[in-house]
Amino acid sequence: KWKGEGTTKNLENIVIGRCYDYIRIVNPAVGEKNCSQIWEAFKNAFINKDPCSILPKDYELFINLSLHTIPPNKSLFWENNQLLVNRFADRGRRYMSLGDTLFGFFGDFLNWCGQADSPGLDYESCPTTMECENNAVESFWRMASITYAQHSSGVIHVLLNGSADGGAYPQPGFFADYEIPNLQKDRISQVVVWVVDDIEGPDVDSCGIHSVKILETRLKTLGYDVICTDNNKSVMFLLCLDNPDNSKCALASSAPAAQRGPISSD
Ligand code: ENP
Repeated sequence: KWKGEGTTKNLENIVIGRCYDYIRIVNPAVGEKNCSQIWEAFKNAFINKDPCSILPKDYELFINLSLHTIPPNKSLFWENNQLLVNRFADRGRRYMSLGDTLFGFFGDFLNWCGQADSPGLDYESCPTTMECENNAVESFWRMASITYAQHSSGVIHVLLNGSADGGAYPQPGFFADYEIPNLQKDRISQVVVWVVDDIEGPDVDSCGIHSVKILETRLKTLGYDVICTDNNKSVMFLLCLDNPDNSKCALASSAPAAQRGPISSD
């Protein structure tokens, strides 16, 4: 009856398994967590309720049980480049995006909703945010975003897609609406904005123009030390892995050497 995809099959097994994977292997530094209790708190946020009346605060217990330290200088915010961010962050080894925290890892790539007057999950369909914004998944990510921003500290990074249709800094968007307002100004030393275009995509947005300028101005007005750079080299290397022959992927140091050809003896 809803327009969105239904609950991911085997949801309970997936999230409980993910939780143990996270605390035992991905990031044991979080310490002991009770994964079945975290699942119960997660489920109780939305089961037996009208699927359009789920609020971020319904996930409060879930968040309290799954919360852990986010190391300073490791936070990575993003918009419109989830798979790139997943690869770049490397499950928390390089950066810790929301999807690399226990609470974000729990829900990443999944879908879920319950139904009024029934303890069962709805595997057929779930409401989209267009149908109602107070749905189980949207409210989950709002709560997770707020928490993630509140616990981020040191130098924080934002990786934006300079080829995105609506601009690199979407408004409305999670970063604009739930993350920026919840950053703890006193604990943040700098905000580093990276705008990276898709290798074969258009150059829609860059530092200092369009939506990125709006973002830079907003952050500076809030009192943050902001720096913005286009096409960060490390991120470019990652993109170039799949597009080695693209002209944007010529390695600066080796290209001239290769063009010179073999060294002659005379
Ligand atoms: P999209 O629309 O590009 O990607 C949504 C996909 O990313 C979904 O598979 C979603 O899981 C997963 N995801 C991981 N983290 C988030 C998230 N944090 N979030 C919504 N979905 C997330 O992402 P958005 O909507 O632009 O969100 C990007 C935001 O995430 C940025 O603000 C970034 O800083 C933040 P699922 O369960 O829905 O399938 C917040 C909202 O971390």
